[in-house]
Amino acid sequence: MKRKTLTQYLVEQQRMEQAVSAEVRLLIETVARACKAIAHAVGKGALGGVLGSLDSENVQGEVQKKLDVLSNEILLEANEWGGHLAAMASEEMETLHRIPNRYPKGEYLLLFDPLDGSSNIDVNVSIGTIFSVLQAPADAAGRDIEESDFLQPGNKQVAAGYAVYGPQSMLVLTVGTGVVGFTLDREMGTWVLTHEDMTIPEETSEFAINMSNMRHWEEPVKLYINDCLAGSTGPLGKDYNMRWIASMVADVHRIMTRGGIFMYPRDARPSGRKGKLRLMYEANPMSFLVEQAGGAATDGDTRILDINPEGLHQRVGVILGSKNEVERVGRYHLED
Ligand code: AHM
Ligand code: MG
Repeated sequence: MKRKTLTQYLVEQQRMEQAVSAEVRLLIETVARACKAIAHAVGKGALGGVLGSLDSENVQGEVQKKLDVLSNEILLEANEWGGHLAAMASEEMETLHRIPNRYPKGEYLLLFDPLDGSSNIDVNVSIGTIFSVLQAPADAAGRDIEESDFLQPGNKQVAAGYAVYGPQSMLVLTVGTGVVGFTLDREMGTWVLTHEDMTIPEETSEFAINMSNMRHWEEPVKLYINDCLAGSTGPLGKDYNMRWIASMVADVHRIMTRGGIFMYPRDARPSGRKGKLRLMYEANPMSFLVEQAGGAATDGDTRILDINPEGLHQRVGVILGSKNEVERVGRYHLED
């Protein structure tokens, strides 16, 4: 059977579904090409001298790994000159990255977490890249893009996706017409459509959460997890399984494949942090993908895609995955 490539899929989406413009098609192809380069660097590991940390910290005060910085550079360089972007923003950069004046500018904004799951880089566990595409506001034409131009709710995303660098490298994508998955053919260097119409089962008995944070969680999450742990004789009437990879990309990819619920909830740490994950680079693109695959995503009270962002690096509680289970956790919050 002759399989479609990413290019063929995108041309079809442009011609038949009118789901993407020529600019967005180019943009996604460029991001996918950058992800191929990142997959290559990840695959080399110690042989490529890419493991380990740098002395620098990112805007969130986290120590940067060599691969965090390299992946960020690969994405910036690949996307700067094509003429399809107005600006970029990254989890690894304090402020937005405007397209240099020597290149033409387009009307789209690209946001990314260049290398998600940094704590897994050096231990040879799956990591990934997450990206989100927005359209610049109409009044931005002809002026410099500002940070406020990025602050649009996730329901305005034009496309979103992730690449997971695991036993296989895969690219999972939505342009608002469902979710599809491509596997990297390493010999040919092409992304090949291997997973059409990815859907998340509505029911699950598998949860993913970092249990070591339990003492910090809000009451509804504590109650829900306690009920899961009670098993088949507890209020939920079934035995649950638990998985936690600590790479959101890999945990979400499992849920995309066989269902489950992923939670990095808000918590009450003395630092007052509102969850760990970032709305613009992680929660929004993953929520768009999950909803397009028939799942649901909430911060506990509000649909993630409806949150009005207040800052580029804003953090948010994330509960996403199989629809009925996410709605169940929503009810625990309502009853609180
Ligand atoms: P990163 O973008 O710095 O890698 O952090 C995000 C990651 C997610 O991929 C993952 O779900 C989470 O952090 C794991 O956090 P923890 O180490 O607290 O379990
Ligand atoms: Mg991340």
